[in-house]
Amino acid sequence: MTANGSADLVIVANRLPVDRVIDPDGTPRWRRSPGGLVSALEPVMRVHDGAWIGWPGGAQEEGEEDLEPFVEDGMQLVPVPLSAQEVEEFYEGFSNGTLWPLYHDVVAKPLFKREWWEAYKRVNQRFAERAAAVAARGAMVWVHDYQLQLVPQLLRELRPDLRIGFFLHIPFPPAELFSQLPWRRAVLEGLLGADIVGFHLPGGAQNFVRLVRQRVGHKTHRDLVTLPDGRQVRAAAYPISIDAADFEELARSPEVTRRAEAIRGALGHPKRVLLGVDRLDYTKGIYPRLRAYAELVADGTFDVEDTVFVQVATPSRERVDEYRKMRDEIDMLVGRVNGNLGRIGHPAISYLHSSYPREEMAALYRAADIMVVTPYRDGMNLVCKEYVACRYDNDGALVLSEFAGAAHELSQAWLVNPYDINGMKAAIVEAANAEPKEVTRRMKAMRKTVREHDVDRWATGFLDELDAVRPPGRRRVRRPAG
Ligand code: GDG
Repeated sequence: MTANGSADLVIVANRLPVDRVIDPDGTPRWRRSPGGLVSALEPVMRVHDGAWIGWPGGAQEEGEEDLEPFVEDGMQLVPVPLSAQEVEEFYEGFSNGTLWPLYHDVVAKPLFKREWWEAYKRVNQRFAERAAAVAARGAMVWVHDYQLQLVPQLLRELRPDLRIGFFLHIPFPPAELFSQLPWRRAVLEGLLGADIVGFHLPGGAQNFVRLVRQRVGHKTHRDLVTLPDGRQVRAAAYPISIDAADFEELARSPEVTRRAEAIRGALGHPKRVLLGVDRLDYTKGIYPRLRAYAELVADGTFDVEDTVFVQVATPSRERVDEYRKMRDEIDMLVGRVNGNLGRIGHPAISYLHSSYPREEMAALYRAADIMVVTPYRDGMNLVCKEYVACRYDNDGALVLSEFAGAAHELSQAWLVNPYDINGMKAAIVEAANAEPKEVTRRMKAMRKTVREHDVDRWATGFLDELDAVRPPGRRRVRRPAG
């Protein structure tokens, strides 16, 4: 079991890969949360008797006992509890009120609060202690994302025998922005506890290495940092992806095919469906996208009788002020646009503030003619890759922000600058009027990329390199067959 230090592979992430659900008869149980990361890591976890350490969600009441480690779906899960105050200060505060906006080009103003930083350090220490207790001698520990940047160093202090990897799922900002952070040096040193620090893009890795040189003063050469004790840390790009085959299979299923037709039917069989799917987040550029579209309806380029924009905005971080404000702004924009431009049975924008099962997402991807993904800044953006995976007959256009990490791989999309409303309008019109042959040419090329670089390749690529970090006397970890 996990608690006695026998796991050869340990994943440390903010959340456990399961959600607490209550059955109709009132019995609580765990349900695996959907997501590429879990399915990519599951086979490796099985082979290694792996453990996953994370917050189970919710707040632990004072005096409440800690949840014990448990096995679910063949994975050993180790819950790390957070108190209500820690949820506020560590999760909503430092993670989502300081780091998230700072790392996304300061699209919103980051707040620097000393008590949030104290909570961040405390919770990172707790995660590191759990990982130290669970990992076998010489194990690989893979720490994920911006909430846990101090864990690599804290863990190395407790367990110098481990091989530690870190992957950042969001952009790593340039020195000019990162340097605003009052605790910049501590965060860099935290990350330097890892043997490999992974980013989506080479630019993120370069920003990191440059900052380490400037702010910590370590020697660097290309992607390598050399610490005073001779240990080396590598910073490199590992662009994440999706389980493309799985998405395509889902998209081809008779249920999803029927549902996609039903969606178009419910929309009144329009000639053209545009689609946006995002977590409701200010980085995703939902507002300028809908504004650009509204202008195209207002000037008569598109007619609500035969064209509709479906925008799914999945509820997210609803207790953080900045998110509430943005939700109100988008609600108002959609209300105004539909009030001014819609007709009975034909809204300009069909706006859904809700989350859906994966099957419904696949049906939406199938039902769309043009997918519009316009983040101001996005580490990667998986939604556009999912859309591409679902377009198995090589049709469907993609309009994509050049500031999404995915734009580096999906260069055949209609690339746009989300700050340039006129440019975005022009790209949407071009995509809408493109010859089918042109749409197919672009989609084919993007499908090849998404098929060949899937999430399994991402996870295996990272873990193979971490496995190769082998100071003398450490044993090698087995890889799963096939
Ligand atoms: C972060 C980085 C990076 C959304 N609504 C529903 C739903 N989703 C799924 C999508 C997609 C995922 O959530 C969103 O992933 P993204 O990559 O688009 O964006 P973030 O959530 O911001 O993710 C990002 C990613 O980490 C991975 O490293 O790409 O840049 O910001 O898979 O399908 N899924 C279901 N119902 C919904 O309503 N089932």
